[in-house]
Amino acid sequence: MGQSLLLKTINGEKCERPPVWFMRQAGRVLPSYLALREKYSFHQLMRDPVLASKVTLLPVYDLGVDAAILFSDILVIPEALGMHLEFTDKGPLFSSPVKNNYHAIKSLKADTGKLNNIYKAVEITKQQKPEDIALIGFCGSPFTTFCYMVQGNSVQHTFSEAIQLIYNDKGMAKHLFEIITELSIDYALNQVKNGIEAFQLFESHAGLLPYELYIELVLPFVKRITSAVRSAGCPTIFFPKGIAAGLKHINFDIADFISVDWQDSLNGARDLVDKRVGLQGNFDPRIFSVTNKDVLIAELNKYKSFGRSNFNWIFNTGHGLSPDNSFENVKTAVEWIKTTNWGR
Ligand code: 1CP
Repeated sequence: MGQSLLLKTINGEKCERPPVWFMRQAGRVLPSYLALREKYSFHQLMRDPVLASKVTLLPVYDLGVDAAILFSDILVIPEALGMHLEFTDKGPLFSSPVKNNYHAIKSLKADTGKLNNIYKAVEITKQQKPEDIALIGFCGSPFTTFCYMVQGNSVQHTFSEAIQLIYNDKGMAKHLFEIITELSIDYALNQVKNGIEAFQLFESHAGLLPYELYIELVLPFVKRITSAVRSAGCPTIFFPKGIAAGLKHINFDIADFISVDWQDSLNGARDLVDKRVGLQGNFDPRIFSVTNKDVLIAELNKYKSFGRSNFNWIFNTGHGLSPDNSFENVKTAVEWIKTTNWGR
């Protein structure tokens, strides 16, 4: 028992194997989660601290992962800024997206009390989790959150109105990044206060911007959030999905670990990213939908040589699990990671 494998790895200890957890490990593939969803809506599950805590810990028992990620959503930040949100069959839907309306952006007002139930969920989870399981908190990065707030939905993943706003009026875009960043810092620090042990910043849509623009315009806001969290003693993982060769600009000033998508190999990413920064990733979650287990194992085997010599690596997927992934395959992968001789 004692400190979790995830924290040991983040802290630079040489461990016998990489720790493993998955993005969206609770709310997509678990039969136990799907059974709860028969009774409760997603909003009910994440708003009730006891239920949210229960869901947070399901993957620890059902999949055997080394870390639990708080069961919530990145869009609680726009909700706390006064935007009305529904989760529909077509994904999240805001009734009044801010579009390019300066008055709508000006009238956003943080009601921090709306986030208290989440801190309670962190506190309960911290009390109930096994000691050697790390609890990860998170929030969306200002740009990804901005995309949903401006566009209002993700029916098309182009977020064209959000991108247009950036090109048309950088001042207005930055003003909205500022509002999101300020609340996100407060939110993240309260998660730390209540017991999270690592913090992931999700930039799921980094790939929508040319990376030079991303580095210039968005990265300073990212750094403000991660710096605040690190100053509070909590390590950070940054997930800039689709940033491609922009990885070469990610250094230890930005985060302790970088989560990489599946477009590049881990070795390729390792060459680009500052050596002091650990890597997380980057198994293609679509492999979890294969019907032939030999294919799954063959793909997992490809990670052995990287894992043998890279101690600052967390096994994860290159993006979140999806409902069409097989629960059994995900479980097999966890078992494989735990029982493989990594030759370290
Ligand atoms: O295991 C978990 O489910 C962890 C909790 C979690 C996290 C970390 C949820 C629950 N959402 C998120 C993060 C999140 N939410 C991101 C960043 C990570 C990523 O890219 O996956 C994003 C972009 C969102 C926005 C969001 N909320 C989407 C994506 C829409 C799109 O653009 O495609 C969706 C479908 C939601 C709703 C949601 N959030 C979480 C769940 C389980 C669900 C589905 C609710 C349901 O119908 O059961």
